[in-house]
Amino acid sequence: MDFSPIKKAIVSFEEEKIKKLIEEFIEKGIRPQEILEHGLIPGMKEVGRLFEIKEYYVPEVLLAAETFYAGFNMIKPLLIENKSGRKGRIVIGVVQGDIHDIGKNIVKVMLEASGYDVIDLGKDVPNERFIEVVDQEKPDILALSSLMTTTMVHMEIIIKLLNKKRLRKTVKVIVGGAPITQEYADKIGADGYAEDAAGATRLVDRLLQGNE
Ligand code: B12
Repeated sequence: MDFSPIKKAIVSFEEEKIKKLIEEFIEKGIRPQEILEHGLIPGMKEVGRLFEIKEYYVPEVLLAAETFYAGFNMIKPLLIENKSGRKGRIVIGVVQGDIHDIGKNIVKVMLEASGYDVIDLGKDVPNERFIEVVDQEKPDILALSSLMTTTMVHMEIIIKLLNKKRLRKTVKVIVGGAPITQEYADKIGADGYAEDAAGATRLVDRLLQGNE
């Protein structure tokens, strides 16, 4: 199956086109996970590349993100149909000072699609807010996302705060986002790291195995 038209529609901000394409792919019986993994995500990755080589600037990235969401919002209900809440509870958010939430939103939907109940705190979430919610909601997993080298430091602060409040042992902390590595996750004492949304669900499955 050729997913490149979806990728191209994102890169060239064609909102109507992407809606039509996704409709056609769904009608053909292509699984929504595949549309996400092979079409929508590679589209945003390509936009990231164009931004990095300064071919695209912020306005283009925003238009591409809108196009991405036009497609993503169509497949979202298909991904999470009747699946929520059986396997465990996850609190997710983008750390303080960081408004990049596209990756976090994908991770959230993939987790919901594989049967987890997800509480989404959104983006630019103050460190203390994560602690408060872990204390109140007692989730199995705290998932932190950061897209900038300047904001990833908050992950370490959050883990230290959890320790200080004696909450660290009650929750597994996982981290992700473009600048994050396994090495960094180990260094700050996180329980896990994954490179992408599919990896995030595998990681959570592994961490919570035997927890049901
Ligand atoms: C889109 C984008 C924006 C959009 C954000 C829209 C939105 N609603 O998210 C806009 C235009 C608003 C924006 C603004 C800015 N941005 Co910007 N942006 C990007 C860009 C091009 C793409 C990010 C993206 O969406 N990727 C696609 C998604 C699908 O991938 P992802 O986020 O990596 O997520 C995947 C994985 O990382 C993983 N994952 C993500 N979270 C988690 C969490 C867990 C727990 C796990 C396990 C996995 C996981 O799974 C995801 C799905 O597979 C990146 C470049 C890049 N290559 O990353 C720059 C980039 C992140 N931005 C950057 C900067 C500097 C900015 C700005 C400060 C302004 C500027 N000068 O451009 C502002 C303000 C940011 C702020 N205060 O937060 C820099 C950061 C540099 C740094 N210090 O590290 C980057 C790297 C570009 C660059 N090379 O300069 N940006």
